[in-house]
Amino acid sequence: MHDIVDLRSDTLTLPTPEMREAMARAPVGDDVWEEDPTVKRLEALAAERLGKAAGLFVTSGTMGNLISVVSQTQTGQEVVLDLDSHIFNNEAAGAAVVGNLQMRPVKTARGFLAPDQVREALRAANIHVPPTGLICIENTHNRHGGTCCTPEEISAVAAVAHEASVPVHLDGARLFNAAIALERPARDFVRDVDSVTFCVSKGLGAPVGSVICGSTDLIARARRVRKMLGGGMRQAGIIAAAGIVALERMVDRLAEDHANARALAEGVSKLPGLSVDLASVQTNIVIFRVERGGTAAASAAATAELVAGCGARKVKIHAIGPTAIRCVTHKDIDAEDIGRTLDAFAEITRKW
Ligand code: TLP
Repeated sequence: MHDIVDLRSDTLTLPTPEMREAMARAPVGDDVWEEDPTVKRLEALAAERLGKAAGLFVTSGTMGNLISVVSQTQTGQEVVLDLDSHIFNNEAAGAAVVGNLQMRPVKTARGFLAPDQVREALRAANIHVPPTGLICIENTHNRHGGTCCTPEEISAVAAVAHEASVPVHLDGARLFNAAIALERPARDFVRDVDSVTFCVSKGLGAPVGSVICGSTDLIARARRVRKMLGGGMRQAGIIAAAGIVALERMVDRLAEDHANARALAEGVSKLPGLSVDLASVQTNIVIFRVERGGTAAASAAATAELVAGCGARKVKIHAIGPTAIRCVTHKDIDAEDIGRTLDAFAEITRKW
């Protein structure tokens, strides 16, 4: 049980004592000169786990996605991606601003582009249209509530893209959550993608960082773009050391976060005024709706009341829309915290 239960995101995890120890002891060097042994170790470990030739340590998932997109496209091309994707909604339009790229968002059923949707979105060779430069997918899918797609679904999308010589990027910020939930090795999910970014700073608990993995050639181009964006860090082994602990020690325990999310979702489904699609709760994210009084305004007021009421009980939750709440479980949330959260929800909704 923790004093404050913080369900706003798994980015709020604090480094473990083992991470702090590893950070203090890490051998370091200037990583822009490619002389930081700890960064190199993390990059090699990440590449090995994902079955790719090389890795590149970057500051964040946002930077990893931007570098991956810019490294594989040319100005004026189009990027096809899901309408609810993080790259399209939550990355400050970096691909448009820095890459001069046009985004082509496609509405999907579960957050995952189907092969036919990719086929339809690919542009024909014609001087009027922007050439398709890249396909982006996201697994697990944040805005769809941590849903997972299978390695086979990803490979099917990649086959269509590659037939048209278009590369594929996977935003795998929470790739290891998908791997644990579907009980498949992480490398299976990325076998057919050209680039993948995953974060050590979310459920895996490291304080900072993400790793891009791909071919040696892609990572060489990505290194240049990282420098251009100001992401060349010097003695970055200090933070990469925590990333190594994250990859070596924190992956298997994600199953606990998934069990806690499931318990939370089942509890929420029994409360008046709250509704959750239990089938969408596959990993560590629970998105639920708030409804009261039959009008949008009353429901929005109830949502605000729930957030404030929880805050007063030291349970931090976050609204992702006027009547939608997202809760994310992580290593600093235990089963008792879930019980306390459900008690808070029950007390507040009892009056509705
Ligand atoms: N997501 C954050 C917020 O930006 C919404 C969160 O709290 O979930 N891809 C996906 C699928 C993500 O969920 C996130 C972060 C990122 C990329 C970006 O990672 P960071 O925050 O490291 O830039």
